[in-house]
Amino acid sequence: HHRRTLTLEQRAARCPNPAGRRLLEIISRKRTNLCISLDMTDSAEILSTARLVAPYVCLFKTHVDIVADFSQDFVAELTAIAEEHDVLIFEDRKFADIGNTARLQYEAGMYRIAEWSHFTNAHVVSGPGVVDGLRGAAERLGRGLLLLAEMSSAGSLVTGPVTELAVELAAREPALITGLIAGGALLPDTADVITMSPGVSLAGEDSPTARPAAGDSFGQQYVTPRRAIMDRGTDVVIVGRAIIGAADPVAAAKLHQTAAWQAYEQSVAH
Ligand code: S5P
Repeated sequence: HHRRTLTLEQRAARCPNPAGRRLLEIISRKRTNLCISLDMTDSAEILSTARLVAPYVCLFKTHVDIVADFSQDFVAELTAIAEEHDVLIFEDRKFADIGNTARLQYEAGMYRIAEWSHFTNAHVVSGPGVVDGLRGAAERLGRGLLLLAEMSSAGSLVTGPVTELAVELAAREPALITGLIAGGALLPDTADVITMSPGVSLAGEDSPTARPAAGDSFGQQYVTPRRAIMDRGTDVVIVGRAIIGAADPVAAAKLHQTAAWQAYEQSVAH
């Protein structure tokens, strides 16, 4: 099992990034390290699901470029739900271009992501300049950047030197790069870097009870919250279809919250 030396509450107190600190405080207060991935194309559907699952999650993850009827009113409503329920927002934009283009994509266009999203993420395949492109708005607005250090999909090339660069940049500057997207912790918890893992479901490939739904037909691969958190040391699990695609999303959110929080508590105790 992965060993934690600090609780998430202790890490909140020392977190050098304002969004990261708020997230760790929310996680400790609400006792949930579950991020819901709201991968739906209709804004009303996203908002109603967000309202239903908000009590059980610390983070709403969005893909605003799949929303058919996107508007700034949608953003305002999602923000209001988030504020009411003590949830932060993470636009999963996966910036991947040269720094200047990423800067424009982050700040401008019809989405204006920097204005409303507490976190966003970036690939480092184009080199460290992408971080410098996002830096200005992120620092001005107190946002957190997450770098993709590993991916959950089969055959991913986010490995080797790409992983190493993401880890190195986060370790060097946790005040800006507050986290990594990865299958598990790649730095000790004293590095002040939050790890978030997608590809998580209670019906993951290592599930002892559920009939394992190890993936989808597009290469996604799932593990259980227990494996991601206890065995691999991640901090936050990102769950989409196992909740939003369930017959009862609220029940599924509660089950994932409980499993993820128990796995975290056990990894602190051991
Ligand atoms: O490696 C990754 C990184 C991300 S951010 N694998 C992923 O699946 N994601 C995202 O997590 C993906 O874009 C999707 O929004 C979510 C997983 O959704 P699920 O329905 O498979 O749980």
